[in-house]
Order: sequence, then C-alpha cells, then structure tokens
Amino acid sequence: MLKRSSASFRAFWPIALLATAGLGMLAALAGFGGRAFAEEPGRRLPDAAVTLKEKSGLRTAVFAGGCFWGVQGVFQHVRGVTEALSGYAGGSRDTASYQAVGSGRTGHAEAVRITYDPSLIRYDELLTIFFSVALDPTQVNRQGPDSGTQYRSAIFVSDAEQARVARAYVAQLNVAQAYAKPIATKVECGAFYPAEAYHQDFMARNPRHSYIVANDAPKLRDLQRYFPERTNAEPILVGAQPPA
Ligand code: MHO
Repeated sequence: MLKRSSASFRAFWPIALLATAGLGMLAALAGFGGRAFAEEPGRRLPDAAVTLKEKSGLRTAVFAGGCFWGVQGVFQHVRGVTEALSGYAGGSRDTASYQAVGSGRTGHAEAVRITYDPSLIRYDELLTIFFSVALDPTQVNRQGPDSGTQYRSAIFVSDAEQARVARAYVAQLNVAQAYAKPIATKVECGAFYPAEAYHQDFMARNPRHSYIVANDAPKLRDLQRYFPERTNAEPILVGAQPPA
C-alpha cells in the first residue's frame, strides 16, 4: 500500500509541474495581450489647475517613468517638443551609466529630458501627458516588468516654479482620486546625464522589439488616442550621435 501510494505520488509530480507551468504561461499571455503588468490604463487626465507662466525661449523638463525607452518614445511625438533625450537623474556623474544604474544602488532613475517650446506647450501640459499616458504613477520602485529604485517615477525639477506646479498637480490628481491608489511619483532635484547612444531613439528604431510591443507601444497609442491635437505623426529623433 505504502509502495503504491509513493509510486502514484512520483507519477503525479510531473503532471503537477506541467499544470503549474501551463497556468503561468496562460497568465503571462493574458498580461501581454494588453498592457503588461501595468495596473492603470491610459486616459486623459484633467488639465492642471496650477499652470506655469512660461518665459520665452526653449525650456526643459525632466521626467522619470520607468524604462526610458517608452517615456522618450512618447514625448518624441508630442507637438512643441524639440528634443527628448534618455538619461539618468538623481545620482552622480561618475555612476551615470546603464550598467551602474542597473544595480539600483546609484540613486539614479532612468529619466528623459524634454526640451520644449513654451509658446506651443506648457510645463503643466507636459505633466498632464506624462501622467495620462506615459506611466502608472501608483507603482512604487517599479514600472511594468522592471523593478528597482532606478525605475521609480519622479519629476526632476529645475527651479521652485516647476516644483510648485508639479506638487500642485500631484495633489490635484490625488484629491480627485484619479487613480485607485495614491500617486508614488516624487518631486526631486538632481542633475541629468544623457544615456548611451544605443539607448537613444530605441523605441523608434526597434518598434517590433518584444519589450517595446508589450510595454511602450500602448503608451504611444494612448497619446494618439487621448491627445490627438498634441500628437505629431513623426518622432523628433535624437539622431545617431547624441550629445555626450
Ligand atoms: N527590462 C528591460 C529594461 C530596459 S530599460 C531601458 C531590459 O533589461 O531590457 O531599462
């Protein structure tokens, strides 16, 4: 009797393993059919109540929303943006490399520096697009399939005015309960360092890359869907030789 039950136990294990693997694969397929891992779908959020009175001349904004490929890919299609550069913010110059930042211990977040013409789009309007389609701001130290402090979401402000407008918008969205959970995105200060050339224009150059298809293409579709009047058909690319 004992012998028989241990034999059936042994026979059962491979079946149990196969069933578990099968279920896991089904769950993964279901996730990748839509926006993989993200809990918050894209939408058009309300305009900011506190807006930024822009000065003339080109301005910059730095946003961190997980892997920079998708954030750059979205903002390269936003009208009024003259450059969207992938890089690292929140840490020091000497460790601002993909390999070092990937350890999650340098303090950097993957970030995108957006240069824009304030006569065409304001800082607070960039914020609205960022929160609406470029990330799930409720995720803590992760974004989609990527986890670690380097994938936290943050707004890196360059002056007190940007900080005031960014904090007000986060508060506005929280009060309006725009998301099911509180916003984890922090307002931070810190220099921006451009990423390596092979990371620039990654989404535009690799539209069929499985990561882009699963995680980033939906963000661009959301931009086109919810902000058609702000979308350019063609991306503004950094080009083959980004500034060092
Ligand atoms: N998990 C992705 C993240 C890329 S993003 C530029 C990868 O390792 O390819 O961090």
